Amino acid sequence: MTFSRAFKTAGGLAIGSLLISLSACIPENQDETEIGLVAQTPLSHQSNIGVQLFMWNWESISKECQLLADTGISWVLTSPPQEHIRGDAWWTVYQPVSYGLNSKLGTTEQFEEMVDTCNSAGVDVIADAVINHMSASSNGTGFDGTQYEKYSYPGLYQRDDFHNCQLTSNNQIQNFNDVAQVRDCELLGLSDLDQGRENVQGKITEYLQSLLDKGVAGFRIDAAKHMSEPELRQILDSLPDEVIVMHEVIPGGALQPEQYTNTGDLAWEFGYAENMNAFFDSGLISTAANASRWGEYLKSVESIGFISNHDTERNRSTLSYRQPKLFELATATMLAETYGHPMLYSSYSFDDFDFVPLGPGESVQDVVCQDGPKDSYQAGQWICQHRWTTTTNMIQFSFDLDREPMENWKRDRKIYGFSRGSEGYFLVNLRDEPYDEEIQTGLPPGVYCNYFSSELLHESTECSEQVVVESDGTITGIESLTAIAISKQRVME
Ligand code: ARE
Ligand code: CA
Repeated sequence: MTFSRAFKTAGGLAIGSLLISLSACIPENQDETEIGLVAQTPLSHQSNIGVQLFMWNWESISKECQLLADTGISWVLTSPPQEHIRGDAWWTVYQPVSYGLNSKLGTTEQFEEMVDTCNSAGVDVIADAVINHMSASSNGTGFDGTQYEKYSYPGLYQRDDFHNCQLTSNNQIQNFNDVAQVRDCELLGLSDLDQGRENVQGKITEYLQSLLDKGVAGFRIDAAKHMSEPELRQILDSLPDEVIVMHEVIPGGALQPEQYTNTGDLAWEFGYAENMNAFFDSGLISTAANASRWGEYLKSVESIGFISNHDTERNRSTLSYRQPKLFELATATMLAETYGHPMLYSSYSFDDFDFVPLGPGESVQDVVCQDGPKDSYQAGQWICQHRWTTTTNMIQFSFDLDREPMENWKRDRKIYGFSRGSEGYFLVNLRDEPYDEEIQTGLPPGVYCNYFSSELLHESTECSEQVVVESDGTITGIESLTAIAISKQRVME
């Protein structure tokens, strides 16, 4: 099995070039084959773990970046930074009206400061690039004052720069199985840019390059599936080689993520998140122990594994903060597994699809992380899932086990476990009751620290919950709705 987790030591030190990061990260006993695995990853920093800070404003991200670095998170996905239509809903940011950077998430200066701060902390900024389309409203004034019409944006695009697909009654995509509709008709009625035109390619390139000039490391390509791959490729090829590209391609219909990753780019693996939902929500967790499940996914090296994102937490196709225990256990499982580049998700509570906590002038409020019980958030409270101790501890587990392969799968009703080589073991119990059977970990006897449920701080060896591995390598039982994560690196006695 191929997997691409790179190494992470203390402190979140980002390294700007793959060559340097390789030499800095490879332990002395690393052989060349394994070096090859690392080299395949387009991410150049020490860990591959990222976080989507959905609708966090630039000032709040700035303040968070050092903590992300200390936790071991190496990249942050922001919401789209360009000027957008006015309105209260969060999704206004997905309707560009210019490529200026004053938006409900902050000013140009705040964006620049965020990128600088994150870069200094060693966290790469991945900006959400909305380049398939512009807006859907017939006309209006943008957040920063730009006067626009649906097919006319000053200094950028005019009618001829947009598709006019004439394949459906309202020019909108109606059949996702029809490639021509998916690419050339309007997604949700959003005016659809013609990326085949030199002018359009030029403007998009200019915009992306302007973000790179500010220190952005790469892009999420929003609605990548709705652009012709060769045309999108022409745009991306005009950017520097080291740019990190992550495609949003929701599988289904005529086009699949695999069609977008053939040049070393990454794509989100929606199947991973959906399966995690199916396994955890229905209690069929042992299905996850089927080693062949990844055979249906994107290759690990080119994929982003995740548990939830802003669309899927709304359409409920994945777990979300609404099922905090399952979300937490699934996130822990993702960090214990070796698939893809794991992306954490951090969001706010809402009771209405459109809602985002706004302050004056339609600007998004500063983030204040809400402490307290995980199952009683009020709408508008920021949940900050990436700060949960179980998650930060499991990041450490993932570093401590680095490239140890998953082996010795354990499966039983609502029970899923596996070893990480001969160095560690992970087990999760979704039952409403404890599981009392003996489980073989393959580890030497000793008292181990349970990463999942200890107060274990990121770099300390404090340990409040211990697990005894008997002389024959077994542990006995696991409590209800919890996980055990142990490794030889945290043995208490
Ligand atoms: C809003 C309103 C709409 C209105 C529109 C225009 O909600 O009612 O028609 O404005 O006025 C986001 C929001 C949308 C919002 C949009 C524009 O989610 O609600 O619309 O911004 O402001 C497909 C695409 C995929 C896309 C999803 C949403 O393939 O790329 O639809 N995801 C990205 C982002 C979204 C964002 C956009 C794209 C637009 O992550 O947050 O929309 O920039 C099957 C298909 C998928 C399809 C999926 C839809 O699975 O296979 O291809 O995804 O169904 O659920
Ligand atoms: Ca399109």
